[in-house]
Amino acid sequence: MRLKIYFCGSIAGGRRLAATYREIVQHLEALGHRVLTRHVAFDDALDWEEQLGPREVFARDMAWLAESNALVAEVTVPSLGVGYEIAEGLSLRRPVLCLYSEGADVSRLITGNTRPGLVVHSYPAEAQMLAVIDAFMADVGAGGGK
Ligand code: 6IA
Repeated sequence: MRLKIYFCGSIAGGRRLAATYREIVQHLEALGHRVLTRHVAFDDALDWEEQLGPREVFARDMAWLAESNALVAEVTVPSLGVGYEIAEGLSLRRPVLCLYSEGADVSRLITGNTRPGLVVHSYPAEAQMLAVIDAFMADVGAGGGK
């Protein structure tokens, strides 16, 4: 089933892992899903985004969040916006996957979070990261996407 995925990755929090975000988005698209927020991974798209004001970015992102079937968040680089999106996604009862590179000092509000629908996983290398995404997407698909 083709699903709408809201991908979250750090923007103001720092672009150090932009290549990893691209890997995730391209993988989700290769699985046949639609990534509503692919601009988070592609810097050239962010240049275009600069034409939008903060209120427009917020309104559009919240509309996409509501439209999405599930969230995939790369949380290795701490980001206020990503934390906000995760909380909002859980409130809307969307399944949320939080991924981070093994050894990263991720907020305990994520690693210790027991809210239903949240899956938190570290990965030692990119190959394992993609396998975690595959397992999560298989679960989301089996649950009908919401
Ligand atoms: O606090 P952060 O900026 O790191 O939050 C990143 C998250 O918030 C991402 O997952 C995005 O979904 C969302 N977000 C934050 N800023 C933008 C944005 N800025 N455009 C779209 N989504 C955003 C416009 C471009 C900027 C370079 C001026």
